[in-house]
Amino acid sequence: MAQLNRRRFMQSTAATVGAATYFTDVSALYGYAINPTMRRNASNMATNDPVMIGYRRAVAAMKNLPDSNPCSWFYQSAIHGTNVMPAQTAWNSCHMDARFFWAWHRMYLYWFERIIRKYSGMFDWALPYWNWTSTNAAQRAIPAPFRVTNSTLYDASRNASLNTGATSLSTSLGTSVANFINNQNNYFSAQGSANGPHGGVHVAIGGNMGSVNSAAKDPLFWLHHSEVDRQWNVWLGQGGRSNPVSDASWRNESFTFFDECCEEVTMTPCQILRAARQLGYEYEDEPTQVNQYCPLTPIIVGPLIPIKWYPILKGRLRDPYLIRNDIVRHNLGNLEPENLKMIEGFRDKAKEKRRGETDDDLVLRLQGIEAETQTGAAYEVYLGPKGMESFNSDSRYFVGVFGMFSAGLKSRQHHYRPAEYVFSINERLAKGLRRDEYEVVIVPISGLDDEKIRPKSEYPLSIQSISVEGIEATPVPNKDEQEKLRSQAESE
Ligand SMILES: [Cu+2]
Repeated sequence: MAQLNRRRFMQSTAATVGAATYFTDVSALYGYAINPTMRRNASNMATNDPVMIGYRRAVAAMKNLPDSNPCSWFYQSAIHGTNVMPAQTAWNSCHMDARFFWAWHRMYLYWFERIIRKYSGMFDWALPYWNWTSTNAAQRAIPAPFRVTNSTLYDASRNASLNTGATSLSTSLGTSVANFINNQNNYFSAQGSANGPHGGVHVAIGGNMGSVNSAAKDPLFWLHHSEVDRQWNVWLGQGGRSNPVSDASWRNESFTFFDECCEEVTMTPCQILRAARQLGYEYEDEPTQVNQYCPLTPIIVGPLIPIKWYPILKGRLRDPYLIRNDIVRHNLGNLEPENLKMIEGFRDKAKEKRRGETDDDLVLRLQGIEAETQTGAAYEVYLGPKGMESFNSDSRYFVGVFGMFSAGLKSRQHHYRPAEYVFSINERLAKGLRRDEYEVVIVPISGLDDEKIRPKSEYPLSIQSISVEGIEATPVPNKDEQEKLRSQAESE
């Protein structure tokens, strides 16, 4: 971005077609900000930090706009989801398709950040993040400026003990995140594993945050998703990983938002692959950003490239697996010699690939998860030998957390589909999980520290299928080709 000069800035690359503006190079539009802005950790910020002052000012100004104004607080939240009918442009866009969980939210936050800049009057304002994955309990508490009761950043509908700072979020959420960051090499399964604990945070906070159709009304929502966006960078930064840039059905999909002039804009995943360069931000705590480039092909949405799954151990579910308030055990069956052979075969294949590329993933996959409405609980998932007794996220049998927030809730009017979550089990198997009989145990939790079971969920959850499967790593694009694309992109 150092080469950004006045000439380039003057060549505005925004072209207006009809009512919508299509950006081909967003970086040209923030030509005044040579260095990327820093999205900081909110736990280190005082209530009178300029970022918090600016946020409060902007939220108040946006709440004063009529709901019909796309820059208004209400309209911005309705882009995520709303019960209000009839729907206006871009409303109810969130999680239309699980493949775009990371990409769509990155765009949503980016345009929101620009609107906040305008209404705060701070052109370098950057959205902070809430690191609820921290091992430090103080960081897992709602950041202090959001707990001041007469503040525009306060939302009275949140869980009361979180809202006073009396408790923090559960450590198992962060362990679940660390698990996929360390083990997953397939973009879509990593993203699916990020979605689970993210939903757990929504459910634990509750109130507006607990429902897709009101979540973005809570100013804390944006810091939660800033953290989820940071996790994407951290995951990618581990090396040997790639975004699905070779998948045209992913990279060319287009989504609608509004800019700070409250004008309609559209954006594709190709425009958000390099956060610092294309979108002008970086995180206070993240590895060196990985810059990836889309092939220079005409924007045609190609056929969906299906993920290659290798079924290894299929749960034998005659009836859907029903969870109400208590721990539920599901016998995954005996690991027969042929299953062991398959796992061995999978690991050999992974070893072979390791020489040139990256490992494939071994995952626990839960499919067809459904509930009538938000169940009020999140769920810890364990995979281990039959008869496991203690359930603690420090256990090596712990694979992750999911919370039902968007997909799988039948009460949602928009884009209904059953939920699916995957969890890494690479390490577990490597550590000798070779006993004959395996079981999957699901433990309902509140998502809060020191409060394991929440026995209040009114609505049961059903799961259609539980299986152990292999999944191919997302191919890392050719280095020379990426280098070529990089120099083309940077020399105009
Ligand atoms: Cu969310």
